Amino acid sequence: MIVDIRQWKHVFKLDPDRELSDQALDQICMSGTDGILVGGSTGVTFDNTVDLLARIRQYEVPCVLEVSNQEAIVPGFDLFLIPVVMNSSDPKWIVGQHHAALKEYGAILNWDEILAEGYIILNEDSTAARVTSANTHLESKDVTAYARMADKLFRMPIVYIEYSGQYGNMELVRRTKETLEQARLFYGGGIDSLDKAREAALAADTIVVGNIIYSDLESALQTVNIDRTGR
Ligand code: 1GP
Repeated sequence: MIVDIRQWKHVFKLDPDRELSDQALDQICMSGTDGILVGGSTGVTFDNTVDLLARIRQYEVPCVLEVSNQEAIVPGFDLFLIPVVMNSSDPKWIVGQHHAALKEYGAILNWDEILAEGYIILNEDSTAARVTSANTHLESKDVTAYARMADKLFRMPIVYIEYSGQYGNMELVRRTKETLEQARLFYGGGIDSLDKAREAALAADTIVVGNIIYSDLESALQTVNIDRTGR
């Protein structure tokens, strides 16, 4: 399946390390979302990723893997997103893991299926920030500089503002989107209602809804009902 992320306004992010009933998965996959992103910060393995892929593949919804570690690279997804944590203080999360993976698989990869994501992690209490040693104390100008670096210097197709577990500063998200020329701005973090989904969808190009799926499925399903016009 050819997946065009430029068409994405809304995606659900499913964590292979968390339980989700078949009924809940059915509702998520049939919700009308533009895609399912599979990924997580901890506990993601080859086995739990294969399991989740097989379950999602019963549906037509595009299914994309956000690769978080080399062991969990599972073939068969529509697309593979590779996070590069722009504000990590540990090179492992910027080029280190990528280098190790390319040493192993570099010659056999299908580059048409692989996209880089320039992550900017802003919630200091999130697992993602802790795991990647992200420097989250950033001013607006710092965020803009990272976004431009990803968009213009490295030509990454996605800039991802990540507040995982916390609803972020939408003014900052909106301003960041305005600085981008070719990259798409993904926003994720704390979207737990249709109101927040609408606000975030106005500020970003694509919104990512994660945690609320596991605590309040009905509210998660509501977030799909955003306005789908515009870029
Ligand atoms: C997490 O950006 C996603 O990687 C979504 O965030 O889990 O807070 O919805 P939430």
